[in-house]
Amino acid sequence: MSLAPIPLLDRYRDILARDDERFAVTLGEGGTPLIHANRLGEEIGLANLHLKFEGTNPTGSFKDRGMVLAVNRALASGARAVVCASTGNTSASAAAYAAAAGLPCYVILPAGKVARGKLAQALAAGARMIMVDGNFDAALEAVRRIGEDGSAVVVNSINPDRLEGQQTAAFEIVDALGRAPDALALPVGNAGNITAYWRGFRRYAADGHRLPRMLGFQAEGAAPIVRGEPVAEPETVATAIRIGNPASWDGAVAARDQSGGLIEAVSDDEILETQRRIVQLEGIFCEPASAAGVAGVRRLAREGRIDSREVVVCVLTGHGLKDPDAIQGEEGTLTPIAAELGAIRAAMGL
Ligand code: AN7
Repeated sequence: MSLAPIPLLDRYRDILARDDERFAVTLGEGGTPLIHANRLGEEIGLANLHLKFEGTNPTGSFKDRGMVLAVNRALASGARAVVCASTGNTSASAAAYAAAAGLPCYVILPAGKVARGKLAQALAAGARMIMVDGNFDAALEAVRRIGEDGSAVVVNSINPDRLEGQQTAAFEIVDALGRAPDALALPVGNAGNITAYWRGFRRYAADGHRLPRMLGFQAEGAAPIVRGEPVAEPETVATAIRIGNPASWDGAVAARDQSGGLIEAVSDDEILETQRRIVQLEGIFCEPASAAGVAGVRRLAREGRIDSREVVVCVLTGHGLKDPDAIQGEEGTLTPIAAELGAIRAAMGL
């Protein structure tokens, strides 16, 4: 008997694969934990709060679910290279899967606005890094053009294989709970993930499952869908979702409206405070953007807009280790003292 887990694309191949399609590349993506958050739920006032922790994917974010399909198909189609614009996680994922596929990878990034861990991942995997004086939206516009001449396959979520693969997170949640949740909350940046989840839940609904309300949350300084118009200069501490003109805008609005859900904004303070409460109460360290969904749910619960018994799943989209600079303010506790028992006991205050 083999103890190797079934690769994600094979587990859901009835839905995802074309006839006789073989997937050569896998890094063990998917199969992420759905954790019943008892302590956090108690603080927020929800008895059935669950966290889908996408930080356990091979490169530490949900991007791997779609990247594995996009890169496998790029490889099979004879691509010479892959290219993406990114706020960080897409580039880390593209770099890793391209490396495993033996394909060159080009990443176009907003200079000074990508978290350190994500930069390190793409650099380590040998991606060709192109930093631009501009934001993600400008970088994506350039990548669209590059894709048109066929010199490289675009692996941003404008590549439909990305969202196809990302649906698997919705499948896993329904498989784990035995039903769809009442509400699904997640951060919204380029709006691909909310679009993919909604598609995934609807696919499974064909098997008789109910559908969740989709609750999307943008950062206040980067909330084009909430405002109803693009934001020229998006700004937020949650650099992953620092996006002013989302590519999947229509998909996000459809998910919101068809599900009876909402897309609202949360402040940077709410994001950082919630990131801290998640790890202090549940031990799960996510990156700032990932906390936006929980921050939004926390506010909805406080305002009585979610019933305390509802089954709520919040997606924690990326790992906290990607963005160590987001944890500030505790540096004082890192000042060294003498390596002596007395001094250490005193410092412990026990
Ligand atoms: C941790 O990596 O857009 O709404 O270029 O990294 O599907 O864009 C990342 C987005 C949420 C938003 N959480 O998802 C990129 C990029 C994390 C993210 C989002 C991102 P979408």
